[in-house]
Amino acid sequence: MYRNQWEKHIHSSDTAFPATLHLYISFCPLITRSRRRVKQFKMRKVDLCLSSEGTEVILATSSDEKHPPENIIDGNPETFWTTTGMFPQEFIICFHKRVRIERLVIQSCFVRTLQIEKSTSKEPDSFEQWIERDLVHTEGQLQNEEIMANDGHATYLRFIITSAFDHFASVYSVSAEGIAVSNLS
Ligand SMILES: [Ca+2]
Repeated sequence: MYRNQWEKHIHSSDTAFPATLHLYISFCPLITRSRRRVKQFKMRKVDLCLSSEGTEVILATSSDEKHPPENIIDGNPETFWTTTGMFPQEFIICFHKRVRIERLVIQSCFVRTLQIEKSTSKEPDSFEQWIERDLVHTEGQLQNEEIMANDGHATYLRFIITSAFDHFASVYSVSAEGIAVSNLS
């Protein structure tokens, strides 16, 4: 009787162990596969607003020698472009290719009203109104404006600062998460 129970016990734990092991093994590749997929997805998306990606600022209404417009797309969070004391002020970013933007992040200081226009032309013309934002100023902090983009197809972006919280405004960086769609040719 005792032996019979003991055998039962051994038998049940014998089957339970391989079952657990089996579950563990079959879950493992699932996790690895999904992690790999996420990694590939991230690699496909890039920051399209980087000079290292071939992007350029082709026009800016102010250019201080120490704080030139290139500082907006240099990938360095400490460098910035600064305006003179008149508004509106603007700058145009050229991607040199067709892109689809999904998310924009603008880091700035003292910007009150920001308009963003975009063009899908080969030349910097035919801009259409795209996004308009009223920004908030918090003393001692950079403005970090995050915009989820609808219909983000563009070849050029035009940023117009129509008003500011001070005599000067500055833009530290513009980053555009998205994908390069095709060349301009
Ligand atoms: Ca910068």
